[in-house]
Amino acid sequence: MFAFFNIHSMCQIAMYFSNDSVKPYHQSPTPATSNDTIEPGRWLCPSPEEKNMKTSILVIDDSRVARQQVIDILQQNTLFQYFYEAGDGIEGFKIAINQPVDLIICDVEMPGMDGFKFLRMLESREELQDVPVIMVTGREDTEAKVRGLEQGASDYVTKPFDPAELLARVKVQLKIKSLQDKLKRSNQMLLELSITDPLTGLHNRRAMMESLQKEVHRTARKKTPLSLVMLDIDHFKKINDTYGHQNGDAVLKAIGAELTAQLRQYDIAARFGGEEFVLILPETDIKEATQVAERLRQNIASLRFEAELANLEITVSLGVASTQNKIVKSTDDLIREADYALYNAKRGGRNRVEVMTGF
Ligand code: GH3
Ligand code: MG
Ligand code: MG
Ligand code: MG
Repeated sequence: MFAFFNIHSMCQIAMYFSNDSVKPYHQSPTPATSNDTIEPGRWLCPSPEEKNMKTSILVIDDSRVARQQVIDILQQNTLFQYFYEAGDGIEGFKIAINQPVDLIICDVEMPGMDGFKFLRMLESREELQDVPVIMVTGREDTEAKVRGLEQGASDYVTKPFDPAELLARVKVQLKIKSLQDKLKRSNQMLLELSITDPLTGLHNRRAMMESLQKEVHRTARKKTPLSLVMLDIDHFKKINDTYGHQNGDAVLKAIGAELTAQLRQYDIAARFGGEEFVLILPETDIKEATQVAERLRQNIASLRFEAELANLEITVSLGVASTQNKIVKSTDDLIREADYALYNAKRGGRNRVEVMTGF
C-alpha cells in the first residue's frame, strides 16, 4: 500500500514541506504568570483557536511544592503558554484527554494512581501515545528510571531539580515532539497526494479501486446493492483541438466539480483516466443509480462556460452497473459491465445513459 517513513528518514521530507526552519515551540510575548496556575486540575481557559497554537505542559505531582518548583523553572522561559497541574495520575489523565498537551512531567511516587500506572493509561489512548512524558524520580532511584523508560517515558529528571538540566531535557522533548508533528503532517500530505487526482481533486484511479474493493465487500456483508456509474465526455478530443489543452483541462475540472456536487455522504467520485470518471454509489440499487446518472447527464449538458468557451456545450455518455445483478461477482465484473453499458451509450448516439444488460 502506501509507504510511510520513520522519523529519521522523514526529517528531510518534513523540512522540505515546512517553509521555515524547525522551531520546536511557540513563544508568546505574554507568558502565563505564576498567578495563572493555581489549583490542581484547574487552568486558564484558552479558546479553541488559542489551544491549537499555544504550547502547554501538564505537571503531575502529589507535592504542590514540587509542582510549583517545576512551573517556576519553566516560567523563567517562554516555552509554555499554558500550565496544567494535577495531584495524581487519574487527575492528570483526565486533563490529558481533555486538553491538548505538548509535554507531561510526571512524578513516579504518588498516592492513588502512580506514575507507572499513568504511563500505562496514556499508552491505552492512541491520541496520547505521542505526548512525551518526563518522569520525576529520586536521584538514586535507578530502578524507577529504567522502569519508566521501559514503560514509554521519554526521559526522566531527578529531584531536587537542577533548573538548567530540567530546561534542557524539556527543550529536547519539545523539539522531538515538533519534528514528530511535522512528520505526521507530511505523511498525511503524502497520503492525500497519493490518492488524489491533481487536476480535479477527485480520487485517482488507484484510490478508487481500493475504495471499490472495500465497498463491494462491505455491501456484500450488509446484503445491500452497490452501483457504479462510468462517465465519458463526448467528443472531448474535439474540445481540445478547438479550444486548446488548457481549456480542455478547465472542462475536466468543471465535470469534476459537478460530480462532487452530486455526491451523497458515502458516494465516491474518481477520475478513472483521461476524460473518464467513475461514481461509486454504495447501498444504491440500479434504479436509483440510473436516476443519479441521468441527473448528472442533464446537469452537465446545461453547464455553461465563460469567455472563449462561451459557445461550448458539453455532453457525456454514462454506463450504469450494479452488484444487484448476480452475474457481477467482483469489482472487475462491475467495472466491465459499466464500461460495456457506456460503450452502448456511445454507440447509441452519445449524450445518454445506458444500463448493464440483465435489468
Ligand atoms: P468519444 O465521444 O468517443 O469519447 O470521443 P472522445 O474524443 O472524447 O474520445 P477520445 O478517446 O478519442 O479522446 C479523448 C481525449 O481526451 C484525447 C486526450 O488527448 C484527451 N485527454 C486525456 N487526458 C486529458 C487531460 O488531462 N487534459 C486534456 N485537456 N485532455 C485530455
Ligand atoms: Mg510523589
Ligand atoms: Mg474515453
Ligand atoms: Mg470521450
